[in-house]
Amino acid sequence: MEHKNDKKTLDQYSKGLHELYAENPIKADEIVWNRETDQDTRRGFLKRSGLLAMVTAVGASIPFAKNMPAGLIPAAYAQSDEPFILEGKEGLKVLNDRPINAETPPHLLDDEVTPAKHMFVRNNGLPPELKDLDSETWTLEIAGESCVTPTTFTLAELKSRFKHYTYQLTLECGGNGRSEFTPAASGNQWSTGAVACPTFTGVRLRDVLEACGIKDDAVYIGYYAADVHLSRDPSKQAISRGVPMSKALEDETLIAWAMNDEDIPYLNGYPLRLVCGGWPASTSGKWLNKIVIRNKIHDGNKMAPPAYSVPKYPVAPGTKVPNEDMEIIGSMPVKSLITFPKTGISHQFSKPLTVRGHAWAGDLEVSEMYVSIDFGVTWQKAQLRAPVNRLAWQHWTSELTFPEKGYYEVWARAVDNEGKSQPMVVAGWNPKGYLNNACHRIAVQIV
Ligand SMILES: Nc1nc2c(c(=O)[nH]1)N[C@H]1C(S)=C(S)[C@@H](COP(=O)(O)O)O[C@H]1N2
Ligand SMILES: [Mo]
Repeated sequence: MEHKNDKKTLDQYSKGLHELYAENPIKADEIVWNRETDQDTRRGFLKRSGLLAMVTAVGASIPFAKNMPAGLIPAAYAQSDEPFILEGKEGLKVLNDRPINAETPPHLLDDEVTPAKHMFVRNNGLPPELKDLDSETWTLEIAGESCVTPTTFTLAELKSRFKHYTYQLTLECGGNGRSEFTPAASGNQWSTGAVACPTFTGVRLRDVLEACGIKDDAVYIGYYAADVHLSRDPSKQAISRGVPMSKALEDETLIAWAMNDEDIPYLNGYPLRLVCGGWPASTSGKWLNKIVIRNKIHDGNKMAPPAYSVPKYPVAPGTKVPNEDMEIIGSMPVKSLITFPKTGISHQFSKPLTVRGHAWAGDLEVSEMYVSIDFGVTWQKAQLRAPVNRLAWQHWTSELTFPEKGYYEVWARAVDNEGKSQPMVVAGWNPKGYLNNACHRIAVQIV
């Protein structure tokens, strides 16, 4: 299979990216571990050429340049027509260029199966250079203290030895929706767009692990990948997370080499990634080269609380929560999006308006979907389709008529098959801003 995106363009892109990073390297002592967010952030982003470029771009000196957070894209830049380029992507909103983080506006998630160009990008480190990602020579090592027979497979061996499966799987960043928390939680200020649901093709993680032998004391798996820590220190992982054995052994947990029947896009983990649908997408390791079977909770970078963890009990907004009172996030909560129409449209009074979108509920299913046009006083049931397979998002539509001309908001609310509803307001404040599943709403002018 050929890499779908023009290989030459992508090669140049990834080379350019690395040149950019090399020209303005991050020194180890510039990276500080931020206790609040458990993130490696960078002090004093703007140095030398970087500062010069930025000053040129904004057209003035930047008196507080030294305070600018890592990877911040100046608002002046963000509004320009020439944002940081994401090769192979279209219409994404870039939040950060180092590491690269970009989300998808809701109306660009309208497809039932998310196209590659609209799948969000969330990087914790520097992506590997494309020239180092050769699907012909790529290997996956299975090891760990709870693996009976550690084995290294070439990608070709994985493909020939194990049965192939294709599932449509929802991947949502644990921090999706973070921007709505008050007080603000630091980290990427995602609004609604760190979610996607493409199809993935690969082999079952279970089949591969069983072929290597799983010891009785196995409790967790962990992944390792080819991307580089922001400091470029080869002894550090950009991220190395995992899931309990029960999730690892599910039918839908895949070691995937294809997305939507094509090579996985470069920025989404080409040539191989782990896919654990319905869980924080941080468990779905990109550029995957090693999986370990562990006899304890995996201890890779960003695995332990407070990373990807929430308080075990509800806390008042702003509370400091000790790590021992945090638990690692498993299944994501019920959530939905309105993907048509785009917020802000005008619609003719004489015609009904058909709204639509998707709903998902982590490991569960969505059983009911509701829509309101009167700020949540009354709700009408939307038509909701069954998922094409477990862990795929579900499509919903609803035909709306309005009592008179004027400004309306369409609110959408999903309920999972255990009776849990999305909250109307941003509920469950937590120190790192995970799991905001508040209802999505759009504005509509009826004219
Ligand atoms: N190797 C590697 N895998 C990774 C990451 C990363 O930075 N490096 N980011 C994780 C996080 S936090 C998320 S939300 C998803 C994002 O997947 P995407 O970039 O393909 O949308 O990848 C996960 N897997
Ligand atoms: Mo994430």
